[in-house]
Amino acid sequence: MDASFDQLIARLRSKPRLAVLTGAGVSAESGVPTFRDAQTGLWARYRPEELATPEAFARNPRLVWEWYAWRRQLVAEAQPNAGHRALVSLQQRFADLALITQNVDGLHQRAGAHDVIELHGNIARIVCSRGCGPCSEFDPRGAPPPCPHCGAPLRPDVVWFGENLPPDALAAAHEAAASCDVFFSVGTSSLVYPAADLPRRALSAGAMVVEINPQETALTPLAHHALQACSGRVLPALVEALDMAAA
Ligand code: BV8
Ligand code: ZN
Repeated sequence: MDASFDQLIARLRSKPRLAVLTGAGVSAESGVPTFRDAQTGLWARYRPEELATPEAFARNPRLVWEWYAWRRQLVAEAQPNAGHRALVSLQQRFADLALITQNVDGLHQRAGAHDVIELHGNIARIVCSRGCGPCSEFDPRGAPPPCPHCGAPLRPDVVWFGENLPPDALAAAHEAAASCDVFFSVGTSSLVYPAADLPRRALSAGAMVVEINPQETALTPLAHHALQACSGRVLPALVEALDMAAA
């Protein structure tokens, strides 16, 4: 790794307060397609932004329901990768580490992470579209089944484009961005708001901002350190370097 990596390790040795925002890129190495990857097969002709909206669900509930059934199956078959596991190691090494994710796949939790702030919900949870609450028994095929309480269609417990984020999750993420010393943006194109605002908030609060992404993004020019490599490689390398420096 380069001088930028060494400077980052030196900064992390004093155990600063950390905030980590993850995006779909962190799950890419688990075989879960990112949001802007070309979709495969049946879904190749749709853009996620066209399907992940209340309007799409109202217009064609069966299509949206089956898209999520397909993605739930993909996620169920996926395993957390070395990047997810390294973030668990960092949670064990840093008393003050806020793990914030845009991902809806639950892979951070399956890797053993705790207190994960899910900004966009979780695809495994199904809820009543009229707000009655969660529903655990449902048929993933065909049209969305009716809520057992009110008959409204069930829906995935995710935040669609045009919908507000869960207020508590967003408030916790804002608090972490405002109070951290080092903010990591990992595996995200930094395009979707308000999540993409978080590293910018951290920057204006005086934090060091570190981006981990093999591609450049809108955040790259603003980051103090841009580690342009895969999270499944960089995050374990960070943990290893910290352990060696502490030895
Ligand atoms: C909101 C859940 C207030 C669903 C998701 C017009 C009307 C309404 C709203 C808007 C509008 N114009 C703009 C907006 C705001 C909108 C928005 O930001 N749009 C964008 C597209 C411009 N935001 C919203 O609507 C949000 N709500 O603002 O409410 C409001 C209300 C009404 C009206 C106005 C405002 C809600 C946003 C949440 C949407 N839901 N997910 C589902 O999953 O089905 S967002 C979705 O995108 C996923 O959660 C995903 O995580 C997220 C962000 O994408 P990324 O994670 O960054 O993934 P992406 O594929 O883009 O990038 C992957 C990156 O990984 C790449 O950079 C790649 O290089 C990198 N990578 C690849 N491999 C690796 C890697 N990195 C590291 N290692 C690797 N191995
Ligand atoms: Zn209901």
